[in-house]
Amino acid sequence: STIRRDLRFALEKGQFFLHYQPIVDARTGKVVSMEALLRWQHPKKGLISPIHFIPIAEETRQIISIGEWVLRTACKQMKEWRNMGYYGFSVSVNVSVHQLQQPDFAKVVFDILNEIELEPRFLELEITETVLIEAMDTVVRNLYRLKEMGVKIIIDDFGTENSSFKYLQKFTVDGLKIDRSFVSEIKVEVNKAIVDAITFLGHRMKLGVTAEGVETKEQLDCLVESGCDKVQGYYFSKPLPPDEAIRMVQKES
Ligand code: G
Ligand code: G
Ligand code: NA
Ligand code: MN
Repeated sequence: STIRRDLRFALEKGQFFLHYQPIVDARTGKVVSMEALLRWQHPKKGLISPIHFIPIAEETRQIISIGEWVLRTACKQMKEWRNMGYYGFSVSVNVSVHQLQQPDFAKVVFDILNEIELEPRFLELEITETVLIEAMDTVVRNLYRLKEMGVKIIIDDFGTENSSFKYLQKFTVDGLKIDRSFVSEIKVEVNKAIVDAITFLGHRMKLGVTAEGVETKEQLDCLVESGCDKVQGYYFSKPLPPDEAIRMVQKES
Protein backbone atom coordinates (compact mmCIF):
# COMPACT_ATOMS: atom_id res chain seq x y z
CA SER A 1 0.00 0.00 0.00
CA THR A 2 0.95 3.67 -0.35
CA ILE A 3 1.12 4.04 3.43
CA ARG A 4 3.45 1.09 3.79
CA ARG A 5 5.71 2.35 1.01
CA ASP A 6 5.82 6.00 2.08
CA LEU A 7 6.29 5.21 5.77
CA ARG A 8 9.86 4.13 4.98
CA PHE A 9 10.87 7.72 4.22
CA ALA A 10 8.51 9.64 6.50
CA LEU A 11 11.05 10.06 9.29
CA GLU A 12 13.94 11.28 7.15
CA LYS A 13 11.58 13.57 5.21
CA GLY A 14 10.49 15.18 8.48
CA GLN A 15 6.83 14.32 8.03
CA PHE A 16 6.16 13.43 11.66
CA PHE A 17 5.17 15.88 14.35
CA LEU A 18 3.67 15.72 17.81
CA HIS A 19 0.47 17.00 19.29
CA TYR A 20 0.06 17.32 23.03
CA GLN A 21 -3.01 16.57 25.11
CA PRO A 22 -3.11 17.84 28.70
CA ILE A 23 -3.80 15.52 31.63
CA VAL A 24 -5.26 17.50 34.52
CA ASP A 25 -5.67 17.10 38.25
CA ALA A 26 -9.30 16.00 38.72
CA ARG A 27 -9.86 18.35 41.64
CA THR A 28 -7.83 21.46 40.87
CA GLY A 29 -7.96 21.33 37.07
CA LYS A 30 -4.21 22.02 36.95
CA VAL A 31 -2.21 20.43 34.14
CA VAL A 32 -0.08 17.59 35.57
CA SER A 33 1.19 16.13 32.31
CA MET A 34 1.20 16.62 28.55
CA GLU A 35 0.72 13.44 26.51
CA ALA A 36 2.66 13.45 23.25
CA LEU A 37 0.67 11.98 20.36
CA LEU A 38 2.29 11.19 17.05
CA ARG A 39 0.97 12.62 13.77
CA TRP A 40 2.05 11.96 10.19
CA GLN A 41 1.62 14.71 7.63
CA HIS A 42 1.52 12.77 4.38
CA PRO A 43 2.26 14.97 1.32
CA LYS A 44 -0.72 13.60 -0.65
CA LYS A 45 -3.00 11.88 1.86
CA GLY A 46 -2.88 14.60 4.50
CA LEU A 47 -2.91 13.86 8.19
CA ILE A 48 -2.69 10.16 9.01
CA SER A 49 -3.65 8.81 12.44
CA PRO A 50 -1.19 6.57 14.30
CA ILE A 51 -3.80 3.81 14.37
CA HIS A 52 -3.18 3.47 10.62
CA PHE A 53 0.61 3.39 10.62
CA ILE A 54 1.87 2.31 14.09
CA PRO A 55 0.89 -1.33 13.43
CA ILE A 56 2.87 -1.22 10.15
CA ALA A 57 5.79 0.50 11.84
CA GLU A 58 5.78 -2.24 14.50
CA GLU A 59 5.70 -4.98 11.89
CA THR A 60 8.62 -3.45 9.97
CA ARG A 61 10.50 -2.53 13.18
CA GLN A 62 10.56 1.12 12.09
CA ILE A 63 8.83 1.79 15.40
CA ILE A 64 12.28 1.63 17.00
CA SER A 65 13.59 4.70 15.18
CA ILE A 66 10.22 6.49 15.07
CA GLY A 67 9.75 5.84 18.79
CA GLU A 68 13.20 7.25 19.53
CA TRP A 69 12.33 10.36 17.53
CA VAL A 70 9.09 10.72 19.54
CA LEU A 71 10.98 10.40 22.82
CA ARG A 72 13.65 12.93 21.87
CA THR A 73 11.15 15.43 20.43
CA ALA A 74 8.83 15.21 23.46
CA CYS A 75 11.72 15.58 25.91
CA LYS A 76 13.09 18.57 23.98
CA GLN A 77 9.64 20.18 24.08
CA MET A 78 9.39 19.55 27.81
CA LYS A 79 12.80 21.11 28.34
CA GLU A 80 11.78 24.13 26.28
CA TRP A 81 8.62 24.60 28.34
CA ARG A 82 10.66 24.47 31.54
CA ASN A 83 13.10 27.01 30.11
CA MET A 84 10.11 29.24 29.35
CA GLY A 85 9.06 29.11 33.00
CA TYR A 86 6.33 26.49 32.91
CA TYR A 87 6.41 24.07 35.82
CA GLY A 88 4.31 21.52 37.63
CA PHE A 89 3.83 18.97 34.89
CA SER A 90 5.61 16.15 33.11
CA VAL A 91 5.54 14.82 29.56
CA SER A 92 3.92 11.45 28.77
CA VAL A 93 5.14 9.32 25.88
CA ASN A 94 3.51 6.19 24.48
CA VAL A 95 5.96 3.34 24.13
CA SER A 96 5.45 0.22 22.06
CA VAL A 97 6.31 -3.25 23.37
CA HIS A 98 8.78 -3.56 20.49
CA GLN A 99 10.78 -0.67 21.92
CA LEU A 100 10.85 -2.24 25.37
CA GLN A 101 12.09 -5.48 23.85
CA GLN A 102 15.26 -3.76 22.67
CA PRO A 103 18.03 -4.62 25.14
CA ASP A 104 19.33 -1.04 25.01
CA PHE A 105 15.99 0.77 25.39
CA ALA A 106 16.64 2.05 28.94
CA LYS A 107 20.06 3.25 27.78
CA VAL A 108 18.49 5.09 24.83
CA VAL A 109 16.12 6.89 27.22
CA PHE A 110 19.00 7.63 29.61
CA ASP A 111 21.09 9.13 26.80
CA ILE A 112 18.24 11.28 25.52
CA LEU A 113 17.55 12.67 29.01
CA ASN A 114 21.26 13.35 29.49
CA GLU A 115 21.68 14.98 26.12
CA ILE A 116 18.68 17.26 26.71
CA GLU A 117 19.45 17.75 30.40
CA LEU A 118 15.93 16.86 31.47
CA GLU A 119 15.36 15.30 34.89
CA PRO A 120 13.93 11.76 34.57
CA ARG A 121 10.99 12.54 36.86
CA PHE A 122 9.57 14.80 34.13
CA LEU A 123 9.17 11.83 31.82
CA GLU A 124 6.30 9.33 32.02
CA LEU A 125 6.12 6.32 29.75
CA GLU A 126 2.71 4.89 28.90
CA ILE A 127 2.82 1.18 28.21
CA THR A 128 0.01 -1.30 27.64
CA GLU A 129 -0.74 -4.33 29.76
CA THR A 130 0.38 -6.68 27.00
CA VAL A 131 3.92 -5.52 27.63
CA LEU A 132 3.74 -6.77 31.19
CA ILE A 133 1.71 -9.91 30.62
CA GLU A 134 4.07 -11.13 27.94
CA ALA A 135 7.03 -9.65 29.74
CA MET A 136 10.30 -11.19 28.82
CA ASP A 137 13.55 -10.74 30.69
CA THR A 138 14.57 -7.88 28.40
CA VAL A 139 11.37 -5.94 29.11
CA VAL A 140 11.68 -6.56 32.84
CA ARG A 141 15.29 -5.37 32.88
CA ASN A 142 14.42 -2.22 30.90
CA LEU A 143 11.50 -1.36 33.19
CA TYR A 144 13.65 -1.94 36.24
CA ARG A 145 16.39 0.37 34.94
CA LEU A 146 13.91 3.05 33.91
CA LYS A 147 12.33 3.00 37.37
CA GLU A 148 15.74 3.13 38.98
CA MET A 149 16.53 6.21 36.88
CA GLY A 150 13.36 7.90 38.12
CA VAL A 151 11.29 7.67 34.94
CA LYS A 152 7.56 7.07 35.67
CA ILE A 153 5.75 4.05 34.24
CA ILE A 154 2.00 4.20 33.61
CA ILE A 155 -0.22 1.33 32.44
CA ASP A 156 -2.28 2.66 29.52
CA ASP A 157 -5.73 1.37 28.51
CA PHE A 158 -5.92 -0.46 31.84
CA GLY A 159 -8.56 -3.17 31.91
CA THR A 160 -8.88 -3.74 28.17
CA GLU A 161 -6.26 -6.31 27.29
CA ASN A 162 -6.11 -9.84 28.58
CA SER A 163 -6.05 -8.26 32.00
CA SER A 164 -4.33 -10.35 34.55
CA PHE A 165 -3.45 -8.89 37.92
CA LYS A 166 -0.57 -11.29 38.15
CA TYR A 167 1.97 -8.89 36.70
CA LEU A 168 1.14 -6.37 39.41
CA GLN A 169 2.81 -8.76 41.87
CA LYS A 170 6.04 -8.50 39.94
CA PHE A 171 6.26 -4.92 38.68
CA THR A 172 6.06 -1.69 40.51
CA VAL A 173 4.42 0.88 38.29
CA ASP A 174 3.49 4.48 39.09
CA GLY A 175 -0.02 4.71 37.79
CA LEU A 176 -3.00 3.20 36.00
CA LYS A 177 -4.82 4.87 33.13
CA ILE A 178 -8.42 3.74 32.82
CA ASP A 179 -9.41 3.08 29.22
CA ARG A 180 -11.70 5.45 27.40
CA SER A 181 -14.29 2.71 26.77
CA PHE A 182 -15.19 2.57 30.49
CA VAL A 183 -15.37 6.35 30.71
CA SER A 184 -17.55 7.02 27.66
CA GLU A 185 -20.25 4.64 28.95
CA ILE A 186 -19.84 5.42 32.63
CA LYS A 187 -23.61 5.92 32.91
CA VAL A 188 -23.94 2.19 32.38
CA GLU A 189 -23.73 0.58 35.80
CA VAL A 190 -21.12 -2.04 34.95
CA ASN A 191 -18.68 0.61 33.73
CA LYS A 192 -19.07 2.68 36.88
CA ALA A 193 -18.41 -0.50 38.86
CA ILE A 194 -15.24 -1.17 36.85
CA VAL A 195 -14.01 2.41 37.29
CA ASP A 196 -14.71 2.19 41.05
CA ALA A 197 -12.82 -1.10 41.26
CA ILE A 198 -9.78 0.10 39.28
CA THR A 199 -9.60 3.27 41.38
CA PHE A 200 -9.86 1.27 44.60
CA LEU A 201 -7.17 -1.16 43.43
CA GLY A 202 -4.90 1.67 42.30
CA HIS A 203 -5.20 3.56 45.56
CA ARG A 204 -4.65 0.43 47.65
CA MET A 205 -1.42 0.02 45.69
CA LYS A 206 -0.58 3.70 46.22
CA LEU A 207 -0.77 4.40 42.48
CA GLY A 208 -2.14 7.45 40.73
CA VAL A 209 -5.30 6.73 38.73
CA THR A 210 -6.02 8.59 35.50
CA ALA A 211 -9.19 8.42 33.40
CA GLU A 212 -8.93 9.16 29.68
CA GLY A 213 -11.58 10.06 27.12
CA VAL A 214 -13.54 12.44 29.36
CA GLU A 215 -15.93 14.35 27.12
CA THR A 216 -18.66 15.69 29.43
CA LYS A 217 -19.10 17.37 32.82
CA GLU A 218 -21.33 14.45 33.81
CA GLN A 219 -18.52 11.95 33.16
CA LEU A 220 -16.08 14.13 35.07
CA ASP A 221 -18.40 14.29 38.11
CA CYS A 222 -18.76 10.50 38.06
CA LEU A 223 -14.99 10.03 37.87
CA VAL A 224 -14.34 12.46 40.72
CA GLU A 225 -16.93 10.57 42.77
CA SER A 226 -15.03 7.34 42.02
CA GLY A 227 -11.89 9.02 43.28
CA CYS A 228 -9.90 9.31 40.04
CA ASP A 229 -6.86 11.55 40.55
CA LYS A 230 -6.25 12.73 37.02
CA VAL A 231 -8.44 13.16 33.97
CA GLN A 232 -7.91 13.73 30.26
CA GLY A 233 -10.19 14.15 27.28
CA TYR A 234 -11.95 16.47 24.85
CA TYR A 235 -13.87 18.04 27.77
CA PHE A 236 -10.57 19.71 28.72
CA SER A 237 -8.71 19.78 25.44
CA LYS A 238 -8.13 17.79 22.31
CA PRO A 239 -4.52 17.03 21.31
CA LEU A 240 -3.01 20.32 20.10
CA PRO A 241 0.24 21.74 18.70
CA PRO A 242 2.63 22.56 21.56
CA ASP A 243 2.12 26.34 21.49
CA GLU A 244 -1.66 25.88 21.76
CA ALA A 245 -1.53 23.10 24.37
CA ILE A 246 0.66 25.19 26.68
CA ARG A 247 -2.03 27.88 26.92
CA MET A 248 -3.79 25.63 29.44
CA VAL A 249 -0.86 26.01 31.82
CA GLN A 250 -0.42 28.90 34.21
CA LYS A 251 3.12 30.26 34.16
CA GLU A 252 4.77 30.34 37.57
CA SER A 253 7.50 32.85 38.27
O1 G B 1 -3.86 10.33 19.15
P1 G B 1 -4.67 9.24 18.56
O2 G B 1 -6.02 9.03 19.16
O3 G B 1 -4.77 9.39 17.08
O4 G B 1 -3.83 7.90 18.84
C1 G B 1 -4.27 6.68 18.37
C2 G B 1 -3.43 5.58 18.96
O5 G B 1 -2.05 5.71 18.62
C3 G B 1 -3.49 5.55 20.49
O6 G B 1 -3.66 4.21 20.89
C4 G B 1 -2.14 6.03 20.90
O7 G B 1 -1.72 5.43 22.10
C5 G B 1 -1.24 5.62 19.75
N1 G B 1 -0.10 6.51 19.68
C6 G B 1 -0.09 7.84 19.51
N2 G B 1 1.16 8.33 19.49
C7 G B 1 1.98 7.28 19.69
C8 G B 1 3.41 7.12 19.79
O8 G B 1 4.19 8.07 19.74
N3 G B 1 3.89 5.86 19.96
C9 G B 1 3.07 4.77 20.04
N4 G B 1 3.63 3.57 20.21
N5 G B 1 1.73 4.88 19.97
C10 G B 1 1.19 6.11 19.79
O1 G C 1 -4.51 4.73 23.50
P1 G C 1 -4.26 6.15 23.91
O2 G C 1 -4.83 6.44 25.25
O3 G C 1 -2.84 6.58 23.86
O4 G C 1 -5.08 7.04 22.89
C1 G C 1 -4.96 8.40 22.83
C2 G C 1 -5.93 8.88 21.77
O5 G C 1 -7.23 9.12 22.31
C3 G C 1 -5.50 10.18 21.17
O6 G C 1 -5.13 9.95 19.85
C4 G C 1 -6.71 11.08 21.17
O7 G C 1 -6.99 11.58 19.88
C5 G C 1 -7.84 10.20 21.65
N1 G C 1 -8.65 10.93 22.60
C6 G C 1 -8.20 11.79 23.54
N2 G C 1 -9.23 12.31 24.25
C7 G C 1 -10.35 11.76 23.76
C8 G C 1 -11.74 11.93 24.09
O8 G C 1 -12.14 12.66 24.99
N3 G C 1 -12.61 11.18 23.37
C9 G C 1 -12.21 10.34 22.37
N4 G C 1 -13.17 9.67 21.72
N5 G C 1 -10.92 10.18 22.03
C10 G C 1 -9.99 10.88 22.71
NA1 NA D 1 -1.63 6.79 25.82
MN1 MN E 1 -5.21 4.93 26.37
